[in-house]
Amino acid sequence: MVVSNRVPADADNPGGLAVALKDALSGRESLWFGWSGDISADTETVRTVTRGQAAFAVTDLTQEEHDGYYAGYSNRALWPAFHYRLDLSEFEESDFRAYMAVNARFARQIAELLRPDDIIWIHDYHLIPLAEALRALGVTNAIGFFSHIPFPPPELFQAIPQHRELAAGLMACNLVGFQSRRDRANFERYMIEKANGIWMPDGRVGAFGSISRAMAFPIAIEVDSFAETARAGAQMDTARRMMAAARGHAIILGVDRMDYSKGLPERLGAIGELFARHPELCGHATLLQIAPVSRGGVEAYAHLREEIEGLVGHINGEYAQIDWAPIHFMAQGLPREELAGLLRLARVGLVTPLRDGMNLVAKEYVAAQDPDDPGVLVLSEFAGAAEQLTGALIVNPHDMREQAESIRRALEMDLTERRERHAAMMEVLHQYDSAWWCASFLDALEKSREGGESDGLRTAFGGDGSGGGSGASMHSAAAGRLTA
Ligand code: GDG
Repeated sequence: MVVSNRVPADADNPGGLAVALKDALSGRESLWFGWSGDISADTETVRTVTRGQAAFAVTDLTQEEHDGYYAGYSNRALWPAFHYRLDLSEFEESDFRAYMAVNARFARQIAELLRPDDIIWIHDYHLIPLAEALRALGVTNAIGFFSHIPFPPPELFQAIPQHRELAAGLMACNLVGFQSRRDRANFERYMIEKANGIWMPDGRVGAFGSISRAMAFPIAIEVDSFAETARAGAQMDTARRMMAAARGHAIILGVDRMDYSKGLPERLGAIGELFARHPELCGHATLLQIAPVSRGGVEAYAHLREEIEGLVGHINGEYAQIDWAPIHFMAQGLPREELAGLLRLARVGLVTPLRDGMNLVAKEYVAAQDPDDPGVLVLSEFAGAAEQLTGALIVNPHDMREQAESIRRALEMDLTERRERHAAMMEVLHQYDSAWWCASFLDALEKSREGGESDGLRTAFGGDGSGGGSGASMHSAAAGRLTA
């Protein structure tokens, strides 16, 4: 049972998570539960959709649920706080209540669909309290949680008014997975230092009356298929037009959802710095920044767009020549294949978030390159990907001078060094691909329940771990309520 906020039941737009989970879901019976993406007053109906081998169970949100649970607590409170931006977090008590209520409702609906030996894999910050809500209903199945976004240091996490409720929610899982070692260490430090937690001899942590294991599983891509997509994309019209417009200039490419975690103002500042420090590069390199607008309804994002557009205008005004401009900015996205083609043709991939769980664009850029003549990745040390992609030029995105100098170095790097760095990164991407990611998470989750229920459950229920409730009867009771 996979649970995520949005469910990729739409065949045309499967999304990154669906790609990453493909291996987990093929060859096993699975059901993917979550929000349909629709708003309606009907919170009772769970619709099932089957596409090939994959089965989905989706439910709508009411307008109030959407505003409080999704736009409110998830995106106005947790997203900024988990990206170390407490200054942008808005902690509204009513949003938190909506967040808890939607998690409790999802738990009820999931419990009715569960079979006794199902394992449950919950994704992301929208659903932190879900495992505890399931346990409260008597669900004893193995539950794993994967956090796609960073986990902040304990001092920051502790500043979230509801940090105890959130932490208890995570501890109700048998396994909590993070993108990086840094996130895992932050979580464990919080439990030990701020929540009177204890280390178990087997490396698990005990806190909030439960025992849970934290591990790092860096999310990955399907390397060979992405490389193939990029090869095909580089032959498409969009790629040809980009190269024709560049007229031999090197393309420095950035691809990011327009989000304040992605370091876009700092990146634009670094481009200004690059041309100020190296006027000889004017007319010879261009930043193509693709930044599709996301979460338009949240105020912080509207401000960000204004800031970015102001900076683009300012830097272009400062450095443009009659037939060349330093920055080409697009606030619309492109189809995946076209985007992959542009990644392949860019001389420099610029991935400079201020904070990012992983950052798949960094991995996609590497996979998209021509191994005989690869481009150079400039990567923020604050992206989870920096723990793996050590062949990149690693930068502090707040240091615009360093960022500018790294871009210059990337533009001038000789072929031998480019090949060496690229080959080293491809080795990592091949070894830790999306099949590895799924298999290692699911193996760890399955192990967590070997030998019966985990100690965590026994502790949580203060008894034999059965927790009452029978999965089998819940499942059959559910069948009648599903509408195909
Ligand atoms: C969260 C975490 C973590 C972007 N623009 C277009 C487009 N994209 C695709 C990229 C990439 C995906 O969207 C973005 O993934 P990221 O990982 O870079 O970032 P988030 O969206 O913030 O994702 C992140 C991820 O979850 C997975 O765990 O890595 O840290 O924040 O695949 O290529 N795709 C298309 N057109 C675009 O214009 N088709």
